[in-house]
Amino acid sequence: MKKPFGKKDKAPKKPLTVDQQITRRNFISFGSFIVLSGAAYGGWKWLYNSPEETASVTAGARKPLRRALNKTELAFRKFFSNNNLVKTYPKEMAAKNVRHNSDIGSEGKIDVAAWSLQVKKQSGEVLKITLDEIKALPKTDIIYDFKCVEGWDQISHWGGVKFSDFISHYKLDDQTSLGYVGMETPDKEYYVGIDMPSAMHPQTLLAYEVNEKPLPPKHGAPLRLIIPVKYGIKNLKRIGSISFSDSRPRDYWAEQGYDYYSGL
Ligand SMILES: Nc1nc2c(c(=O)[nH]1)N[C@H]1C(S)=C(S)[C@@H](COP(=O)(O)O)O[C@H]1N2
Ligand SMILES: [Mo]
Repeated sequence: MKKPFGKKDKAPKKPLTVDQQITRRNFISFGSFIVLSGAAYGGWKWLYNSPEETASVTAGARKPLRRALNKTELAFRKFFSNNNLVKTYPKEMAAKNVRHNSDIGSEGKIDVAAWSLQVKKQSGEVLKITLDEIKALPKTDIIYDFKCVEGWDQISHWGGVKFSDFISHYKLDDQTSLGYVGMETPDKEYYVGIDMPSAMHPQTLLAYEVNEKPLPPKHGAPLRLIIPVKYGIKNLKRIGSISFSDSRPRDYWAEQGYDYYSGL
């Protein structure tokens, strides 16, 4: 007769009864649960008791957390390429009712005729550009999945001028050797900092249309940033000024503890 288990000379181990097997598995899974939750609790407590970062361009996060965010940014930046495009969709898939979120610095009506975009060169020279001048530049449309850090996303359709086309038209190429672009609302209440490679990405737009119509105030009239490689927080509505710098420009949500890079 063939032996069911083990080697020839060894006495076969008495198989565990079903009850014993269950007890044993319970013991292992409960034990692992205790050990893992202990580690998770310890880790959380360590983070909770760790010092908060020194407030500057970024603020409000625990030091180790900010270190992790900055490390992730470095890793992301290594893989960032202008050849990697964000997925786009056919026009029919764009939402008809475009979701509207917060309006810090872009509340209420705006006098578009009185508005102009201020472009501050690092030399101190300031260009003032009207909406008609921007609309005269080559137009680009994009239909993509807009993502907000609050956990919603929506396929939406935007139109405007590519940031990189805008740069070359206004002969701002020398400014792009700097590390960052800063954008602020006219009242300076909302502001973002964007790393130069993301700003110059071919899908980044200075947008003046949504669903082929002029932007309404709630979506950032007369001009907003549409930057598909970033979360919604970086897509500043109602741009008042654009500046260039090597240090990180101030950023509304980074000052509240969010990731400065906020890449997708
Ligand atoms: N001026 C200004 N721009 C802003 C915001 C804001 O509060 N003020 N909120 C940001 C956030 S968090 C998101 S998700 C998008 C929302 O854009 P929408 O209202 O067009 O959907 O705008 C971004 N740009
Ligand atoms: Mo958002």
